[in-house]
Amino acid sequence: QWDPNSSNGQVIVHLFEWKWSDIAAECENFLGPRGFAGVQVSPPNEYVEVYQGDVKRPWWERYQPVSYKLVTRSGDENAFKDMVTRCNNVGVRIYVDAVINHMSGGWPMGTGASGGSSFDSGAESYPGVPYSAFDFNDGNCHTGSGNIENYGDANQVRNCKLVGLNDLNQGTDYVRGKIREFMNKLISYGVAGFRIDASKHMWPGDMKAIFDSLDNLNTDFFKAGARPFIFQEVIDLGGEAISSGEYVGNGRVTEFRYGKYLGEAFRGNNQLKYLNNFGEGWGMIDRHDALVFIDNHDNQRGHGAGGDMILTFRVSKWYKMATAYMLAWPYGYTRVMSSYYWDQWWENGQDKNDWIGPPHDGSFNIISPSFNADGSCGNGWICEHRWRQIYNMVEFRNVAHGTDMNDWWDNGSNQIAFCRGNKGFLAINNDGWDLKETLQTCLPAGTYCDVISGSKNGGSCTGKSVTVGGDGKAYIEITTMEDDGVLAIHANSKL
Ligand code: LM2
Ligand code: CA
Repeated sequence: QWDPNSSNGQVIVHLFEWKWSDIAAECENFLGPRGFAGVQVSPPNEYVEVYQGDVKRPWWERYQPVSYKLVTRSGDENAFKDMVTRCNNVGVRIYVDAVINHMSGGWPMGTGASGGSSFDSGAESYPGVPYSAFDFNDGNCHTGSGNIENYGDANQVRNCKLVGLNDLNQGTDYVRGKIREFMNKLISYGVAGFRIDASKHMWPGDMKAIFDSLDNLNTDFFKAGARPFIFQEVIDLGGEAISSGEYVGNGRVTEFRYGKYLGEAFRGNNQLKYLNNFGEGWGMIDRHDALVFIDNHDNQRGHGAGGDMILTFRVSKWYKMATAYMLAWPYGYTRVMSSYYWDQWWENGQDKNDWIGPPHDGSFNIISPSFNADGSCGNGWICEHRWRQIYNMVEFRNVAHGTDMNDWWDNGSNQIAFCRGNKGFLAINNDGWDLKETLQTCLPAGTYCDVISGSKNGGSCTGKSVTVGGDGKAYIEITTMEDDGVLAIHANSKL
């Protein structure tokens, strides 16, 4: 449950709100060849179709399940199966975002659902599963509103409603059985694991009972006895009743402090020199238990954790620098975010457009990304994973896998550099002046292509070249005028 079950690489990408058919093609055309381990996909099961005044088909409707039928805006069950098979065939794994803490919020009778199921949220009746009022926690929640009111009280956080969402009782055999059936069906199709949504809001013991009862992975694609990869979404920035440490016995746990602290450092609220022991040294969970990322679909739009410190595609220079640091740094299992664009509308420190769903046509069908000559995306898709500086660092992480960090250097403020064994070297300049230093790269003598300013193309380099001497040292230059404040060379970028 800690092993992503991938032999293709060390990095997964969240293709947020992508269609199944587009993901299948992306596995074949880009992710497989580029060494991505797998894809986190949006929730695949039926949910409420939200039309609420101006808020039409928000992305967050997918976090309000109505049944476990595999019918969504991303495609139907056949499209889902086809995606899983095609991605597995090119070595790219699929990880499902599993929304199992709750069902929908309160909606008027007759509200539509993506698979056509009826439901009565007031009566807590979901015939598509079926669930009825017995299966929900109401009797176990003792707040006046029935909602979570105080995050200092673990009982409330787990037994009351999260923002009005009908809260399932995972303590019962029946509910456990329905969730197990849903997850086992996905396993039988060949998925490699799950992101467990809202894990903080479920009892770790209930989750363990469910995970322990899951089938082994499908042996058409995985070795016999392989267990599903589990990463539990727990937001723990400290100071609450519930901590991520309660979940490490079940699988990996999202480490939200990681992206927040990196955001603070790159935005200048802290100095990069302190990153020399980033990870456990900063009070984060053990690296073997952690799932890390710069931003996710929630905190890139002000939901969830980290506030305005989080770096996103909108501050692209810092974003690429922080992502390069993450992918070069030996801590945790890494996830790259892949977003779509929306216009923000700030009022009183709130983006009133934070609900906007993926690019769509007049009937709210999701539009596929288009691809430009340089490989970047169009049609409203940002595709951070197709930015050269990011996908080249995915290769860096794969190449450096299995080595430690060594030969840390810093200038006493925001210029840093380090090696990964004799496999890779990274330097970052986030100061207001040029970096011009001769540094230890730990690489064998030779000329290397900097995979940030360009790419290795046959025997030549489209960006800066770095000459490493017999002593492993090289002259490194990153001026403040450059597009990216990073330089990266590795064993595979030798010319
Ligand atoms: C998560 N992790 O624990 C997801 O990452 C996050 O995206 C989900 O919230 C949340 N948990 C529940 O699965 C999102 C979104 C919320 C949205 C919910 C449910 O951030 O804003 O809540 O999905 O769709 C929305 C409305 C809220 C309303 C609620 C119920 O924003 O005002 O509450 O629906 O109808 C009355
Ligand atoms: Ca709960």
